[in-house]
Amino acid sequence: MFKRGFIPSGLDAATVLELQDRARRARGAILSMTSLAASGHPGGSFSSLEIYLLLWHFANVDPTRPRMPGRDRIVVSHGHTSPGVYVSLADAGFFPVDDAVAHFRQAGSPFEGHVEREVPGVEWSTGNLGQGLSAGAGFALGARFSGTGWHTFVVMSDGEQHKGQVAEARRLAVRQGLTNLTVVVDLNGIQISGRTADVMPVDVAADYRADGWNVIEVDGHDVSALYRAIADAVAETSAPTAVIARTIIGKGVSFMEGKAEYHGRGLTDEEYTRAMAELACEPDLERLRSLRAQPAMTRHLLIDTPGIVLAPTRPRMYTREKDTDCRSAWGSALADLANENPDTPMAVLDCDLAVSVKTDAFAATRPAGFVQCGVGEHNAATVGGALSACDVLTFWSDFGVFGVDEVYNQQRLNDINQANLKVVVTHCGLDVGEDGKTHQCLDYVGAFRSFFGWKVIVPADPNQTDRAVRAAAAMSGNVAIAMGRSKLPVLLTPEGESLFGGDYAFRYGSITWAREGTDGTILVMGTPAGAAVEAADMLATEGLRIGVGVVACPLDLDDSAMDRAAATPVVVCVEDHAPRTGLFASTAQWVASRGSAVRVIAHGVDSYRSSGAAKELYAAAGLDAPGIADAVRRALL
Ligand SMILES: Cc1ncc(C[n+]2csc(CCOP(=O)(O)OP(=O)(O)O)c2C)c(N)n1
Repeated sequence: MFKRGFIPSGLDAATVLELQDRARRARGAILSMTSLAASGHPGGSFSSLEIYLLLWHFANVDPTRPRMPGRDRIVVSHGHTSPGVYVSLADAGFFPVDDAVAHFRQAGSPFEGHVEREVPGVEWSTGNLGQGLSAGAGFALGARFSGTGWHTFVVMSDGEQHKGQVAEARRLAVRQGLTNLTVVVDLNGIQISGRTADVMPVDVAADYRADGWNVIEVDGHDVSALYRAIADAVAETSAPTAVIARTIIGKGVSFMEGKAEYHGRGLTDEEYTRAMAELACEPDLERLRSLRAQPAMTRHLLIDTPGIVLAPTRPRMYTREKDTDCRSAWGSALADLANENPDTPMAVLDCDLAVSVKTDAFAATRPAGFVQCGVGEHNAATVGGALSACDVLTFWSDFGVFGVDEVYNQQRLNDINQANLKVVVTHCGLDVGEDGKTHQCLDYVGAFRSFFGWKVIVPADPNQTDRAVRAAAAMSGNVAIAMGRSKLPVLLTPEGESLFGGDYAFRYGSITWAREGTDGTILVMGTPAGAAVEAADMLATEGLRIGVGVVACPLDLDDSAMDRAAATPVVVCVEDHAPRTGLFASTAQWVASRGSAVRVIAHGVDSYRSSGAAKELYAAAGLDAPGIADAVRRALL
């Protein structure tokens, strides 16, 4: 056990010798691990090894309490170097090394091919290159917002410096003054297809300098020099620091050094024997094979994502006298949450659209919590995910096409990481209006449907928006709230009361009946709800009693409400969304799994449409009251 902390005086000679010997043995364990599994990434694990050993031995982390509050955060962005990560974590005492070596890449084991947050010591699941620096920026912001002084370290490869998201994150770190963030780049000059200089030349040090980072260049295998570079980086207070560590892929085994071939394969038996002899390590495969047949001692670490406890806030009331857009209702509810919870750490991310997505009131109320990410949505999505994992109430608001479609894989990784992000997307559907096809987000339910943990809320009027936002803020896990752009009439009951006013409490999954009826049912989601109610009222004058169920949670339909809908002869699903992945898809799935015989009719948006006033686009798509009434009449023929 070494004394923790990166101190300016550096390491003494005995510690250097001890670390070198540990690195030698760790290389042997990496080879055993990847040879036993007959797959994995030994090359980059070797080049990153001294970086990993130093970080997990000297950063402020506690192997006996991997989730210790206030601990330093260590993010490994090139998650394929998991063998190097696991042996270093084991060397620092997080778990027995045999568990990782024997159960690497084995079904059911936490020691996956790419690092997972469920392994003690791993802070963020990665492997999709280019996202780690954003996660690190999120953790560094988390230290600021939670008033905790932890330092965040991000280890990256040189191959992933190609990614645009890395540049977005670099700029954000400087713009936000994240001097509590240190990057160490494993500059081994090799990637899958050969030399990085040939695949896609990048001047890594120059890029970081150009964006305003402090840069230190060092030999990444010289533990003494590397330790001092990291100590200097931690002490630096003028800018975030990038330690560019010059390394050798496959370092330590003569025939592996500098060879792209060893980026991603285990050794043959003959290579393994030769390499272990060079490292003066005992070949160990026979013992490990028998261990592999037994369960690992190390368990998956529970990812605890609690909801944020908030003071009860009083909802705002919107009335029929004045139409209001859901965006404004969201922005006002957000500002209320900030005002009424002054001690709750809270952050709102923006990508240069605050005025349109109505987060400007929050920015005025709590400027320190407003994080401008520029036109850098990939970065914003990942920063938001990691920040939300720091017990900071985190919202990111953007247009649907940018907060959903632009960042599909980032939101997928937020799902895998079981983050706690609230994404509020506006300008969804044809309701985006004059911006036209490129801005029509018609899959805001469909995209999230493909994940496993995200919840989606689509409020139907400003009152429901207000209550849904307040409820979602206290929910645990990732939640997307999707809305349109236009001003909407407040929905009313048949008696003329606000449907979502008074005592209405938003309950995730519930369906609200705006009209009762047994001749047929309209299930409607979001913006067209007012038109659907109007359509039902028109049909009532023709003697047809049509129920209108307002569905705010299309991925989790309430069984009892759906039973009511299915008891009528036909269900028409009305949505400003592609039916095949939206409300229609959910309803059809529910009906099929229930064995119900009710007919389900899709009435949504079946192609990208032109620019135009939302009202005209709705009329053309049949999403206005006459169009919806027609669809119901046809359905009843
Ligand atoms: C976004 C993304 N694209 C592609 C890949 C597939 N991939 C895995 S490693 C790698 C490049 C390896 O280069 P480097 O990261 O420098 O790793 P090293 O060879 O040094 O281990 C690629 C393209 C990926 N994991 N993520």
